[in-house]
Amino acid sequence: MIDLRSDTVTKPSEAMRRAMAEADVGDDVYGEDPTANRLRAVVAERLGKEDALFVPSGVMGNQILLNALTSPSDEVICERHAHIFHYESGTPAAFSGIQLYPVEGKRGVITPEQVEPMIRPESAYYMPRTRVVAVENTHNRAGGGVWTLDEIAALGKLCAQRGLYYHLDGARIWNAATATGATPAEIASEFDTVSACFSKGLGAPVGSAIAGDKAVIAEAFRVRKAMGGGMRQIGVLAAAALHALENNVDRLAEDHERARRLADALANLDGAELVYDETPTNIVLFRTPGVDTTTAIERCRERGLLISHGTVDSLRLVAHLDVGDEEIGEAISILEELFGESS
Ligand code: TLP
Repeated sequence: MIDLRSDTVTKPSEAMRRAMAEADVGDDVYGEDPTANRLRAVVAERLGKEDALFVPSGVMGNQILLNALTSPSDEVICERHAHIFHYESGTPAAFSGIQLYPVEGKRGVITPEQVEPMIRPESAYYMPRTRVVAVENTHNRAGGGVWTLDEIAALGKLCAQRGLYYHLDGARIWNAATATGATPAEIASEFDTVSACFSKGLGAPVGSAIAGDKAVIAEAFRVRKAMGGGMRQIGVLAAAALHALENNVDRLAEDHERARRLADALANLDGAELVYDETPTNIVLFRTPGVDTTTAIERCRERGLLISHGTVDSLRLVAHLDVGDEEIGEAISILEELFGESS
């Protein structure tokens, strides 16, 4: 099986497993895990923030931060296809008592002109209180769309002017950095808080990090425990994350190249159409007019190719470190066989 459902399906390499086995550990609820503490320092430095914290998942990272930044009945402005809106189990409402106010972006990017009229006026006591603007980079449901630094800065300026927190779901910030040539710290610099994943694209079996100033991370430490995310000897997991950062970031350009190969092949098929002309990172969204998505997924599976849903009417292919050039070639042959000869 060639598995292109997600960049989360990777298995830890031998070297990563060795690093995990050899990790120094302690009880992280007491703040005494040396490897987790090293990871905190490394991530804070990479993201240019005062402090960072290891968390079990990307969802928990986003939700801890939204909780830390808001009070019940507050509102968070986000993009209509945001992961926090579609795929985080309604946790903003369930755990934090807050609501999301989504706006349609252009490939995941929302502008100050769109956001400004959505900010609730201070005087309107009967409205929810706008507290946070949350963005996603790269943007998953926008086919791995990337924000430019100027776009990030323009929205950041509005947030600063209006006293709003600016949060980045940077699950794939490493891919955004690879695509733009900016460093993760440059991408993160405008944001008050950032979440970033080690288990997507970087090959770690589990784990994300959140970063921000010391005060917000101190609050996040408390909220992580409240959400059931206080963990003990997590040095074994932090070691995987450190290994991932050291070894698997620089190679992300290969995934982007392979995703482009997939997109170029799909562009030539009569029975497939790309959702976006450009493939800036490792995600490709496409449609198969005439074949519904569930049937298309099943036909691919029968031939040994695993793919997933993208948005409601599209399919998703994700390149990652466990698929090489040969597997991409085989995947293309299967797609050609199913969705039309090259034209
Ligand atoms: N995304 C997963 C699925 O949930 C869709 C995937 O396969 O892409 N933010 C973004 C932008 C994400 O893409 C994801 C995972 C998360 C947060 C959540 O991370 P986890 O799954 O670690 O909780």
